[in-house]
Amino acid sequence: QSHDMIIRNGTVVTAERTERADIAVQGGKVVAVGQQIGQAPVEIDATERLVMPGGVDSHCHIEQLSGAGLMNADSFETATRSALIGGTTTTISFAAQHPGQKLSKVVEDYQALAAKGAICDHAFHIIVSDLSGGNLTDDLPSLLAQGHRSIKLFTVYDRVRMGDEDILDVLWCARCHGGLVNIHSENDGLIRWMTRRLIEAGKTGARFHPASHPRAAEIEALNRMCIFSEVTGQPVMLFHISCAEGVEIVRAARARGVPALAETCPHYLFMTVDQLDLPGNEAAGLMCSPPQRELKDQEALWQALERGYLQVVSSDHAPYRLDDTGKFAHGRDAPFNKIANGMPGLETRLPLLFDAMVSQGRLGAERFVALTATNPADIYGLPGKGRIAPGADADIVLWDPDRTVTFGVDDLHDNTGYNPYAGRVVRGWPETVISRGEIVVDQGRVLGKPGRGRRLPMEISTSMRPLPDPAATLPS
Ligand code: DUC
Ligand code: ZN
Ligand code: ZN
Ligand code: ZN
Repeated sequence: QSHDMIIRNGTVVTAERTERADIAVQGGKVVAVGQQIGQAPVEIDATERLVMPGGVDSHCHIEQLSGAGLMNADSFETATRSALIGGTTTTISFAAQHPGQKLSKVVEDYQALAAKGAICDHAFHIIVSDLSGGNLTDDLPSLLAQGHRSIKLFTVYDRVRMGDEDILDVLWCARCHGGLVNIHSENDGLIRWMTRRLIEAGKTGARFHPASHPRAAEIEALNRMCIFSEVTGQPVMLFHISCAEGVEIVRAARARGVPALAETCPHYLFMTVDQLDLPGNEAAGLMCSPPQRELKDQEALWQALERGYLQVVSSDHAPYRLDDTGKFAHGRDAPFNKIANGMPGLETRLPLLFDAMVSQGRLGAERFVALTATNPADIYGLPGKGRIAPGADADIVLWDPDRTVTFGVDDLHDNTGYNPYAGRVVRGWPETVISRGEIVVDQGRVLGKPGRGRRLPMEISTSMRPLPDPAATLPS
């Protein structure tokens, strides 16, 4: 039997198993996995390669206006180029509503940007900040029905912050129409109060940013969001858990039946807060929220990944250049609260995790695939992604498990201009990247063209299903 492409002699790793197998691709999809599956005009030799599903990065900021009104450094072209070189073939970024904007128009505009520039397939979370003017009653239900089934809310940041009552309204809307609510959970008042005290005391350098986002802020808001999930019976995805106490909140909530899902990010697994202990604003490039914590928190996060309390590791790619278009838009000496949060991560996420999980053996290759591809695809209702199985999209990465790479100061293919992991050595590298049966990266060269990426409608996933009897049901 003849197919379009066959990937031969590789070690195929999925979330379930590892086996020596060939993969046949036809019409952009996997049609067979096994032995003696026929011939094809394109044959790829995967001897001594680990053949894995392309990564799904379910939390990345691309061509997005931040809460503070600053445009980030990447276009869909530069971000997805960087993603693909790092082995990620699907992105879920944000369509960000700012107050006063009509939600359906916001989503349309972001979709147009992605349609023009994206090299890989993509979906959106809708950032909702203003429920007025029909946004809650009309736009949101109709967007959910169109397969924009993921919503992101903030409990912090002036322009996008939502109050408790609005958060409950959105959870109820997702419950009624089918969707998942993702939440950046930190206590706003506590952060503002700590920030004010630090600035008044003259502690304005970037190294004081972590102190302004104490773990108590995360603890309070995570608890509150778990309670809202419990009351509405509606699942929540708790974004970027950074600390041991956050892990414990998620564990305890899940143990009492709350449908809480949670993710963490590489900078919480691989960085600690003392790396920001630098003079002036030298640590600006490492600033993120929540901030990096301590070694004991890293350990708690790894245990939570092992035990399944956290289901996803995403990048939270939030690219700002170290110049007046980005981190220093308010000047080189701006106080930390005027410096944008975030760092690039689309390209480094999988190599960092492959090194830790596969090369160094922590949790192993199958869990690596689950946490970085299969779980996010399942949670966000993208059944064609995150797996290598007949019927799935042929998004496949050939990893060279022996290639060792030392990250450089400016070696990434996004538009950020720095690598927060400069100097770090990783073993294992994505050598060939295939998206829907097309070789889009070969040996570090991007062959895929901007605009080839498709927007992926989300189905209602098992993870989105509400509990049948919410405490918030009205008495009859
Ligand atoms: N924190 C956020 O809340 N958003 C983007 C990046 C970051 O660090
Ligand atoms: Zn966030
Ligand atoms: Zn984010
Ligand atoms: Zn090659």
